Amino acid sequence: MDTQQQRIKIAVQKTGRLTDHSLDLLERCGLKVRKSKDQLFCFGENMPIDLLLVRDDDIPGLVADDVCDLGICGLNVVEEKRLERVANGKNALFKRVYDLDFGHCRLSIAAPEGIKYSGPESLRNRKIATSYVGILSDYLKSNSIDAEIEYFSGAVEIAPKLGKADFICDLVSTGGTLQANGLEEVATLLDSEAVIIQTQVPLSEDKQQLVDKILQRLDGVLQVRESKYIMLHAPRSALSEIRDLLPGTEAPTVVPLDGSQDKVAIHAVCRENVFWETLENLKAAGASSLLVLPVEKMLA
Ligand code: PRT
Ligand code: ZN
Repeated sequence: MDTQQQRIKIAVQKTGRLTDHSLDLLERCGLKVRKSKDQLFCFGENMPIDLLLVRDDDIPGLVADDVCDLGICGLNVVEEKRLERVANGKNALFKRVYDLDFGHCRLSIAAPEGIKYSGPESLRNRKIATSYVGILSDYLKSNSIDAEIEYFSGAVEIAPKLGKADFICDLVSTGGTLQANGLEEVATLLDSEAVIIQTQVPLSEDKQQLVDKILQRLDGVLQVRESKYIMLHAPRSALSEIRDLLPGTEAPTVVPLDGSQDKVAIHAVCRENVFWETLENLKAAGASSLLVLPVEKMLA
């Protein structure tokens, strides 16, 4: 039975850095969706899974309040909202169930270039601008540092120039924004990536089975990203050298070549990228007819 009750709802960022990747991953897990006219809802056409498209900041709350069963969101937001809920006396009713290995960034303290920074002590009685009041307060508290936190909802990096703060605490990815604003990263508070969170309210057996299936498919999707299928011919005598050269493989398949006494075909899944250097080394070891193919799906 496919009633509303049994459909899984996943909260996904509507428009932003995580949107394309999140939708792409779900599609690779086999989900086909149809967007509603208002673009806020995606109906799962081939699985009982629907998507709610919202601001990333709303995702932990929707999962904690059991409006959505799952949510895809940056760990930075998950952690900030968890601390916010705890500070407001609410339960943080969500659990982190999967790390997605995209949306990597870090929440860091940055100082104007040339300012001496010698650990958290340097922050004592100074002013720090941030949108991450919860994580920053927690960090200062755990280091027994009193400092003033100035809340900025965006453009945190301009706070020191405006004379509004001595330091900032913001997300950093390439470091380009800090550099463009004459700032230096001096401490990392949190390493972040996109994660899946799940409501702590127990799901029905059917729903939990479907969640487990999606997480298992994600394992396959993430594993194949770097994986390649490699095929080559080689003299039997070169087998052990070639096996050692194949990156990230367990047991390659070795089959005799029709009409040849000493040549074999070797097929293997390489769980790492196969670079030109590897192919050149394999050729030098005696391999020929080398083929590298992308792997589309994998189920362990
Ligand atoms: O509208 P909505 O509220 O949904 O979106 P948003 O504007 O709050 O979030 P969005 O789309 O900008 O980011 C979503 C998530 O992407 C974040 O919560 C992080 O988990 C992750 N992420 C990864 C980043 C970055 N990298 C990133 N570089 N989020 C923001 N930035 C910003 C950062 O704030 C700074 O302004 O990029 C700038 C720094 O980048 P670099 O490369 O110059 O260091
Ligand atoms: Zn946001």
